[in-house]
Amino acid sequence: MSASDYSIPPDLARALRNARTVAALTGAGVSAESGVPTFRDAQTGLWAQFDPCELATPSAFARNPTLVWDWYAMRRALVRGVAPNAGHYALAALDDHVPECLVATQNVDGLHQQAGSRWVIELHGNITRVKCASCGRQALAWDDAGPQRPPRCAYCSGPLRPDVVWFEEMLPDDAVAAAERAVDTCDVLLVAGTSSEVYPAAELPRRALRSGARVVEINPLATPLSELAHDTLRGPSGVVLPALVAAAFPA
Ligand code: BJW
Ligand code: ZN
Repeated sequence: MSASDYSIPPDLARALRNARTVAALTGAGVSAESGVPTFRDAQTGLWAQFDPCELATPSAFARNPTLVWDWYAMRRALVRGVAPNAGHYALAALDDHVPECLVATQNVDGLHQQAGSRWVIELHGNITRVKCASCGRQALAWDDAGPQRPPRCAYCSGPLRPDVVWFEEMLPDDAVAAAERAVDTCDVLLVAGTSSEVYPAAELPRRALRSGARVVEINPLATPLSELAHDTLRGPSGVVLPALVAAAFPA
């Protein structure tokens, strides 16, 4: 289905058109149409035997740092080869129509920034950055596939790791504070491409509901948020988001 065939409820289009502040919370589904597998998709090939949820933990890295490093190196290479899709561009286009627009993303691929969104909060870090697991300093250069994996920190010789947030780790305070402020004050919250299962990000739409925002879910499948949201737009975000923006702001 193309965006022009997707039907948007007229009162939702009106609410978006009249919004002063729009926030979006995005997840892996928004990058699926760019070719980035969602987190809970079955792994393929070499990685089929591993559960992503079990690789994205400090204990997995402590147990088998080379395995976890290699998994992230493979995903970094994949992310380098992809481009934003129509869903990313539709969210970026909102910046030109809405006085205040923020994208809080759980994605680590940088595709919202590449699409041109001006205010992006990365809740779970960024896979293209690498930091030291011991001293926390960012690495400026490293070899993804060298003989020593993970490579060592130039300052303290600690093992390098991706600069992402693993299960049981705290999200960056400033990112959480900015996202909370946005959902507490927005008129409309778009929740796109997330299973709404991972906290504290999954709490953000609930906060928005308590503050009186109109909460819109965009996802081909039902999630725990579906029955709470004011609108559930079923379909891929690469179709639904452009349709929503076109309905609210016709050329
Ligand atoms: C499409 C589509 C298309 C497909 N268009 N849609 C409160 C209650 C219960 C548990 C907890 C809680 N607070 C904390 C926890 C523990 C834990 C947690 O939430 N666990 C749950 C699993 C129950 N949370 C944490 O540990 C967090 N830390 C924390 O809270 O610190 C305090 C603490 C300390 C010590 C102990 C306990 C707490 C940290 C969470 C970090 C998550 N990190 C990851 C990895 C990032 C790095 C990497 O990429 O490797 O983030 S895990 C993974 O899940 C990744 C994602 O960002 C995140 C969310 O996944 P997402 O984006 O929703 O993707 P999927 O795959 O789940 O869903 C895709 C969706 O897209 C589906 O719905 C599809 O239908 C849809 N879709 N195609 C639109 N074309
Ligand atoms: Zn170090």
